Amino acid sequence: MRGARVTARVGVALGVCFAICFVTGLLSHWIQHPPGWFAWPTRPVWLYRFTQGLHVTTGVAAIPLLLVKLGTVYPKLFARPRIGSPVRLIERASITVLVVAAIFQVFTGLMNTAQWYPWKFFFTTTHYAMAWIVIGAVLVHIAVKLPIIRAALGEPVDAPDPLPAGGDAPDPTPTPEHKGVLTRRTVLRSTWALSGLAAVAVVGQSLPYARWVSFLAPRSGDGPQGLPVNRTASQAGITDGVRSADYRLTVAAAGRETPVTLDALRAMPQTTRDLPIACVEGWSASATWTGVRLRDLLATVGHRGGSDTRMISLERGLYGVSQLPANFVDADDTLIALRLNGDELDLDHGYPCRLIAPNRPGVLQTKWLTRIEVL
Ligand SMILES: Nc1nc2c(c(=O)[nH]1)N[C@H]1C(S)=C(S)[C@@H](COP(=O)(O)O)O[C@H]1N2
Ligand SMILES: [Mo]
Repeated sequence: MRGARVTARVGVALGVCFAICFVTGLLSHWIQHPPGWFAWPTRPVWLYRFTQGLHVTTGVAAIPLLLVKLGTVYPKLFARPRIGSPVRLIERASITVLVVAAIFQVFTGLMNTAQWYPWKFFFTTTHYAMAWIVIGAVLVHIAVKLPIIRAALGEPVDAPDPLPAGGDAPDPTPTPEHKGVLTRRTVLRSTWALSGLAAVAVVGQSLPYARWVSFLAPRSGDGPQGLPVNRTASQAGITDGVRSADYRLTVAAAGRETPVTLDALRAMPQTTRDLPIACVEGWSASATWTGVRLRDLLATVGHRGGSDTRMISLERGLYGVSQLPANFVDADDTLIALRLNGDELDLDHGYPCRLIAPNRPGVLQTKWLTRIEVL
């Protein structure tokens, strides 16, 4: 069971999962911290929902693959000599890094989907840094093991092991000890089944039709107005005080500050759009949003478009600010939402108003807006 034939096949599947996770994770990182050369489109509106759903689902599917792969090689991890030649030392060090980083990455990722943070470090920064370590260690590992991988993949899964030179011809009938023994093929099939089960357990968070089978999807429909909530108003320190008649949305553009009342927002032309909230943690849900097009709001104070804007919440802190690139500011679908699924926005969903832009991570859909700055 512990031969290269099982390990290499599980390794290929694991490598595919890690590659998908790495690419989709990089995309998500770039959208949130865009380098100068990076541009992300506003359409299709569901693209981020898809890439991030894929990120979390393949990450979870990788967990059984990783455990089986470690199970098939673990005696080697403790083989002697522990140190040996310099080459062996380097190889073992790189495998240690790979194993530790991969385990860390998939399990902290899983815990993040459940918003369970029994640690002190900031998750996203660590997850991003660790992704480079994992992918680097994977590439080194593949390069070192390539001859073994190629040989193992070339051999049929359940054929007898090749004979050592000068050995006897293989016995065509299995010896009695082999009958009823777990075959490699069974190990592989069980591994695929476990990995598939893990994927099914979470995929419904991002795939509405699969919601009913996803027994592990942490948030998939609960929350006011039929939409999950990541952080409630009370968790963010937002109280009923925001319902005060003193509320203004301040628009800072063209060198002026314009306070806009809620009634004035309601009196402007309203646009309705079906747009998803797609949380970086993997869940996503579509909803019907109604409000003022950001572009139209900025036009009322004399702004002509083509600039990034900063969206500022009544909530102070990390999630209280987001930056919207110009192509999103000017998009047809980008709303300052006042209503959700036909009713006034619930306090937990960002009353008095919140940003809803297409094809964006949920974390950038700032709730409880108080100020919009054209940059
Ligand atoms: N001000 C503020 N806006 C916020 C958040 C927050 O914590 N504070 N959470 C964000 C995250 S992580 C997500 S996924 C979405 C979720 O929106 P919902 O709670 O209305 O579903 O809101 C975003 N907007
Ligand atoms: Mo989120």
